[in-house]
This record gives sequence, structure tokens and C-alpha cells, in this order.
Amino acid sequence: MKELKHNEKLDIENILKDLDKYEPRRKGWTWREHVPRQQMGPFIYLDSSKPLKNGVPLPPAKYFENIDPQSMPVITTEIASGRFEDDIRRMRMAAWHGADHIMVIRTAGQSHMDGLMEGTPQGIGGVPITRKQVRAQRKALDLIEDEVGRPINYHSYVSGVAGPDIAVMFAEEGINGAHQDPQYNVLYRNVNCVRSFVDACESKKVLAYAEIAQIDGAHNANATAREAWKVMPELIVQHAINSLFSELIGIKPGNICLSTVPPTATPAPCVFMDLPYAVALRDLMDKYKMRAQMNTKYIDSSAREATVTHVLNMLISKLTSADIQSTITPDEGRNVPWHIYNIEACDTAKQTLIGLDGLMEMIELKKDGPLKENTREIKERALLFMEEILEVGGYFNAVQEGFFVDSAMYPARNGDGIARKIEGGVGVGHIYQRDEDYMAPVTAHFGYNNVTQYGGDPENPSALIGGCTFEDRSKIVYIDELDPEDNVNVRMAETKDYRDNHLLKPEMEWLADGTIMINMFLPVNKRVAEVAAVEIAAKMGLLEPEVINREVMQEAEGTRIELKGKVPFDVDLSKLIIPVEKEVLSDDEIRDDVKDFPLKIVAGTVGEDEHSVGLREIIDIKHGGIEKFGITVEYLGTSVPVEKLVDAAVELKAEVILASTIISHDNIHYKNMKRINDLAVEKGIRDKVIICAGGTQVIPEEALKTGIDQGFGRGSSGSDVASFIVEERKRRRAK
Ligand code: Z98
Repeated sequence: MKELKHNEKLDIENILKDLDKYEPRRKGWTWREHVPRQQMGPFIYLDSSKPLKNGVPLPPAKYFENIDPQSMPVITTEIASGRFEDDIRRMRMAAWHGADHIMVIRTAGQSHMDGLMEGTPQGIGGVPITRKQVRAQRKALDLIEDEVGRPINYHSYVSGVAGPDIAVMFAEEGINGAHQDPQYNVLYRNVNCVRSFVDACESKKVLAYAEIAQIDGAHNANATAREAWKVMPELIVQHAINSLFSELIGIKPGNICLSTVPPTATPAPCVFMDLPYAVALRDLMDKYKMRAQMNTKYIDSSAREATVTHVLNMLISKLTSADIQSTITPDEGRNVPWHIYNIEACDTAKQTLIGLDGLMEMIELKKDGPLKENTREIKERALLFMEEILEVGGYFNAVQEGFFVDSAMYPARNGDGIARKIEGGVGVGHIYQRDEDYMAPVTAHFGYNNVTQYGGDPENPSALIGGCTFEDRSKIVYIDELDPEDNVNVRMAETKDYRDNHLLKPEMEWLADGTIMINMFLPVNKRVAEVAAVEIAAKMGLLEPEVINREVMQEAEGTRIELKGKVPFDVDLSKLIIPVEKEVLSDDEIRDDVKDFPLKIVAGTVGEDEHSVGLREIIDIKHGGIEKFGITVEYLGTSVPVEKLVDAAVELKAEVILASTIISHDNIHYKNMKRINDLAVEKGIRDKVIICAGGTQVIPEEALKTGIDQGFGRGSSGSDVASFIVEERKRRRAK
């Protein structure tokens, strides 16, 4: 495959071509490379990782040589809009903003399907996991990771009745991370508990073989519980069950990641409550990795509020050294899984974690007081919970008796937990003891495979059949589209005109979806505002308007509304007239030149003109005027005769004459420019001075006709003026 070019769109058609021949180029999870004491631009970072080859730095980086420091934790983003072909483009954007763990959530309910799906149906609330979809995304990520210069981990779920089938497919396709936790099946999808654990043995064996990092599902208890902070002891129990179970099956502790979650959110004193929980986890399970999921339970539709929760959650991550940082919430509460929110959340994570760089060199968690006491209490509650599981005869009995997701803090119980029968649920009655002559000549199989009886080697069971799909890829059956209507080719044909850069529509999640968001303040109460906002959108011609966030500013005074809708038109790109971008030197380039070649300027408002504000804005350091570059300015004031300005330039040996001229009747502004130029010629200094003039009515092209060097019109800034002068000086020096 051709490598990506920064200024060219990722060609999805090319990704889909020859997919049947694609082979993943590596297996397993990759962590970031630590760089101790890293100097970047003017700063030193103490716990950062190797920088990207290409990325989009945070906005203020432009003041600091455009550095883009990267945190140590891997940054996750969840991308699953329903159309995998559009998600690929979002993956590229996310990678440029620092994401190196891309999770693909599934269509709700795939846990109940008892086999692999084929083709690429469009998902609702996520992407159905199919081989074609996974393969196309892994193939695209190969190109994207080369472009950003850092490996990208691709991730989805090995859950549900078809868990082992999916695990095998993931191993074949080079998937790097997966959720795998039989407790998820049991509690939230009502898959039979015995079946879930038996299947998990097989799935986990395959994950271990493929070195796939495993994330558990404990955080779902927090998201589901009525009073989420009360499940802290249970969360620890769920982590413990899945982790130890996985380790016994053969997954390396370094590939077992706990899905940790700060159990509560503001207005609770959340750091005070969440930190002891995180410390308890670290104390008990330090040999595993921590994937810091965010609190998704207490979140509404305000992106601002979700972002603050995210940042507070990351303070906990920093204090307890999380290894992977999730970034999903800013779109969760309003259910708009849009490009911009993935990117925003990745930037929030990058900004926060880098902003907290070095924190642990300065502070230490207290070893006494409430942190110690509360941590101990959570651990004790979790241990008692475990003991009671044993007392009732084990995990399956405990589930049957409703121990899990109960809304009281253990050992208290409210009796409202999720209870599942040992003899119930999806897939019940489908567990069979292996026959004595049963044979499984496959790699990474759990338990009895009986190849010896058939002359095979238990160390290399698949040799009996010349290798299974893990050794011989030609045995993988690749099935392309099955549904003639719901498939990627049909969807791509519909959006073709938008892909070749001919037509343009705004987009939030799918190419040419036409969606835009509008922010408004309406001076009425919330109920009226919601209805009025939809009416405003209709008057603007937006289709399908819908309020996605409303926040009361004051009950009677007004409401903030965010609304989404679709535009019903295209923009024809070939008809757009795009003005040439003016080029301005960077502040540092200007400053360096002025340092090497000191620069003096005489300036004044010329003629009978008392305006001073415009020129002062161009000169004064306060609003970014040219003084900030170290330029010496001799300001002669207003109504300065042009002769005086030119004489001052001679006397002070100034290199530049800067004239301001606001009054423009009878073209007096251009006449004055011409007189300055003529006088400079007369006095024999024209080749020694750069003459510039500016004003609200100045058209640069007209100003040049008067013989001066540059004119500056409305909207010009000090940097524009300084940049021109420095470039003109360079041109003159080069002669
Ligand atoms: C996260 N957004 O972890 P079906 N298996 C596990 C899960 O946690 C989930 C599924 C399967 C959250 C994850 N959880 C939300 C362990 C989903 C989903 O097919 O919808 O059941 O799979 O970051």
C-alpha cells in the first residue's frame, strides 16, 4: 500500500481493494516508549513518551516551537459511528491528536448472536464486529501508524455467546486489545453463567496466544448500579475474579488490564471518595495494568461538565499511575458520537496528562489519615464479599442470590441485585463433556485436545493437519458482502460525489451527513427555549432539528441551547473563490532578525488628521504591536506634516517610515503617501527607507501605485507590519 500523504484524504476504496489478501503485520499490544527527562522546546518533561512523527499539537503550542509532548499512558478513543468506512477517517484524525488505542464498540446485542457475522452491515449505536470491517480498519491503521510514527492498538469485544469464535477471528486479524470478562455476559446480557465461564477459558487461551491485552468489564457495575459509588467493594471483587481467572489460563499479568472507574462525580466530593478506591486497587492488584475508564454514570449533556469530570478523573489516573486513559464522556451524555468530540476528548487527555507531568516528583500520597483509613475499609469490604461468595458455595450461587450490582454498600444489601439462574439464560444447556476420543488439532486450545491418540504432538497439536489458521492463513475463509443492500459498496456509491472533493456538505459522523450544531442563548425559560430553538432552526432551513443540550442561565432570564440539524444543500467546490493566504513570519523569526539587525522606525498620523488609536495599536506592546519584537519606534503624534516625518527619518537614521492616514476624502490618503515617497526621493534617502502606510480606507494595491513599499488596510495587525518590514529588509540585504 502507498504511504499516506498529509494533504491527501485517506482513500477508503483503496483500503477495501484486495482485502481478501491482507495480512496483519504484527500481533499483540504495544505500550508507549518512555523517554526520561525529555527536553522539548523550552521545557523539560519528566514522565513523557516518544513524540509523534506527525501530529496536531495543542493550540498554545504555537508559542512554544509547536512542540507536541505525549503522555506516558496510552490514550484510548472509542470510534463506532455505525459505518466503519467513515470511522476510518476519524481514526486518522484521532491518531494525529494522540490516540494510540482505538476501541470499536459493537451494535447493541451482538452478545446474543451465536456466531460470527459476515459482510459490513451498518450498525445502530455501534459497529457490528465482522471480519471484513475489522480487517479494513486494521489495514488502514497500518498506514496511519506509519504516518504518525507510533504503533496504534486496535480493540473490540470478545464477549457474548460467540466469544471464542470472535477471539479466534481477532487473533487471525492482528487485533491488539479486547474486552473479555465472562461476568459481563452473565450480569448484563443474561448469557448462561456456566457457558460464559467455559467459553471464557477458550477465549482467554486465544487472547494469551495472540498477546492481546485484555480489559475487563467491571466498570459496567458502576455504570449500571442505582447508587454507583456504593459498588466499590464489588468492583474490586469483579476485577479479582476476572484477573486471576485469566492469569490461570495463561494471560501474562502485563496484558491483564483492569477497567478501573472513579466511582462518583461532582457535586460529590469525588476526588476524596474516588482516590481511596483507586489506591485500594493499586495496593491489591499492582501486577496488572490499569485502564482508567471515566465515570460514565453521572453525566448529562453539557460538554463542559463532562470535560471537568474527565479532568478530575485524570487527576486520579495521575496519582495512581494509570497505564491506559479512556476519553469517551464528552459525547456520551448527549448521544452525539461525532468526530469533533473524539478529538476534543483526546486533546483533553493529552493536555491534562502533560500538564500534570512531574507532579509525583513534588507530592506524595499521605500514608495516614482518611486516605489510609478509607482505602483499608474498601479492601476489607471487598475481602468480606469474597468470603461470602465462598460461604454460599461459589460464584454461580452468589450470582443466583443477587450478590452483584446491589445498590447498597457491601456488607449491607438492598436485595435489588441482578440475579441469574445457574440453569437459565442465553445458551443454557449447550455445554458438553468432551468425549474420550475427541480431538482438537488446533493451536491455543483450552484443556483436553487428545492429539496424542492420533499420533500428534501435544506441544504442537495443529501439526497434525499441517497447521491451523494461526499458522496457515490460506485456511482462513474470507467472506465478502452477504447483504446486497446493507453493505459498504452501496453506501460508498451514494456518497461518491463527496469523496472526490467535488461537492461538499458539513459532516459530524458520516460523509455528507449534512449535520451542523448551533449554539444560541434565548432569553426565555427552558421549556419555551427548547421549542423556540427548533422553530428558529426550521426558519433557517435546517432539517431534523433537535435540541441536544439545554442549560439554565437563570430561570427567567434565559437558557443556553445547543441544537443539531441537517443542511439540505451542497457546496460546489469548483465554484468557490478562495483568496490567497497572506504569509506572515513567526514572532521568533521577526524577533531574531531585529536582534541581529536593530530596527528603528518613525511613525505618525499624517496631514490634518487627529486619529491616533489605529497607529497606537500597531505600535504598542499592549495589544501585540511592533514594539514587542524589540523594534524602536519614534512616534511623532497626529497631524504630522509629511515633510516632518521624512526629515525625522533622515535625522534619526530610521529604516522605516510608518504613516497612518485615516481621513480619505478627495483621496488625501493616497496623495499623502505619494508626497512621502516623492520627498524621500528628493532628499536622496528613498533606497535607504522602507515606506509603509495604513488606515481603514487603504487598499494595499492602490497604496503601491503611489510608489510606497506597502499599504495596510482594515484588520491589519502589528505582526503583519513587522513581518513585511523584516521580509523587505531581507530582500534588500540580499541585493
Ligand atoms: C468501555 N464503553 O469499556 P455487546 N463486553 C464488555 C463490555 O464492557 C461491553 C460489551 C461487551 C465501555 C464499554 N461496554 C461498554 C466487557 C460494553 C459490549 O455486544 O453490546 O454486549 O458488547 O470503554
